[in-house]
Amino acid sequence: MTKSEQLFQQACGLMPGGVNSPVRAFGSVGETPRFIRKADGPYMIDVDGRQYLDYICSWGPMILGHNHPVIREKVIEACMNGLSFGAPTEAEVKMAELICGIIPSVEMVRMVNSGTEAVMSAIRAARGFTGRNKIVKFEGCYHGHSDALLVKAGSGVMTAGVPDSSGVPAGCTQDTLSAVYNDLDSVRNLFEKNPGEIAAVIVEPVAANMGVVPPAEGFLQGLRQICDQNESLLIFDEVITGFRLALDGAQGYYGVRADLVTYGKIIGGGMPVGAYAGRKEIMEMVAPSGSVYQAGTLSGNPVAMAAGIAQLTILKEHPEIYRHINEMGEKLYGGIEEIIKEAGVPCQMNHVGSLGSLFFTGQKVENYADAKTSDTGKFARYFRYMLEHGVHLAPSQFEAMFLSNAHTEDHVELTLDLIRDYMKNMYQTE
Ligand code: KE4
Repeated sequence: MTKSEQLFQQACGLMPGGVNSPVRAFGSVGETPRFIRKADGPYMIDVDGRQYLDYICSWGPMILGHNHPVIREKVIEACMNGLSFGAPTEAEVKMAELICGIIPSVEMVRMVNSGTEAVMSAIRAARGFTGRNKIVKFEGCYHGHSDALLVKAGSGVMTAGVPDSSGVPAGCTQDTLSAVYNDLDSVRNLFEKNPGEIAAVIVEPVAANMGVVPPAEGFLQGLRQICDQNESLLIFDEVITGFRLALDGAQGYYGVRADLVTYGKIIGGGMPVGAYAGRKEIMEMVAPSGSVYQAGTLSGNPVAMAAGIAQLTILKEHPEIYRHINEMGEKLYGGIEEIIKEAGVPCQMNHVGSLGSLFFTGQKVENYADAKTSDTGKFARYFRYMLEHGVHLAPSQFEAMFLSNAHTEDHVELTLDLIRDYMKNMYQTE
């Protein structure tokens, strides 16, 4: 029995599913999760001493690679002054100044402790600002686990939304409407059916929680127009894309301005940080300056701020990092496209910049229904093959691969060789 297996057995008696976040349990890939002892650069090392080339990057935060020396030093330095005061600190001012200085649409920001908290609070601010209750989200998009957003479109996009999780009363989701990603008509229909009632549309500007699904040409611009026409707010959930697609995230990458934007992951540098931000007239609605209440004991925690400030400062001062991770993305995902074409296997490779997903389906994947045609059993076998050969992918067909600045061409070539071998020799025999 490996140490991971021992720990997992023990963990399953102590934590639901043995983990503190469901996807980590490897439930859909039929393997024992690897318990990680340490990580460095592009690698993770598990408790049995096995090294893996890592494409999870902690689900996005580790854009500079694991255990970056500058971030580590800044965190240790901050710890020397104490961990938390429950009082304002200069670090929070610096962090707010950084974000407001980098993101043109952002005039004011509130720090919280997770992406879930950021989205939940942004929705409340949008409802408070517009005086409206309804929210449009897209099936297949994930915005954290707050009640109102745990909604999967019922039959058809016109349904008001049904809870995706037990324990969520229908009352919490009655104002959540689901549209189809990349289908502007499905959004227009909801606005026609709910005139003057929709506070906001929330969207992952690049969907990455049904696997990676890029926005179709004109989709984001179309959402901007529809929101303007209906005096609703457009919320970009940039918990994944923020500070990844470009320094100014999807707003800069696609040239579409959101009214509110949510962040997480990268802005924490590996520490628990989220944020919601936008125009002053909206953000000033938030307590204590306004009537929209939101609070948090550890929001803006000085140690977490130290990590986030260090990471954002490095990204701001080194634009070449974006050139590198996007180049590695082109090489890796473009290389996989060639491999699946050569092997003639029914797979799709969707990617934007350093984000990508290999779908095991013969059809194009442009929305959740397409993504759901994927053969998750085939994905699981591919995942296990890569893990056995020292490459740790995200343990789900419906998650993204993440690249970091620590990934080099050699890492990409090694990965492509393994995938080529799998598709040529293993796929046929599965
Ligand atoms: P957190 O509460 O997990 O910090 O953020 C929620 C969230 C919000 N919005 C988007 C677009 C997100 O992708 C997420 C969280 N992403 C998942 C990975 N797909 C986190 C991994 C996990 O759930 O363990």
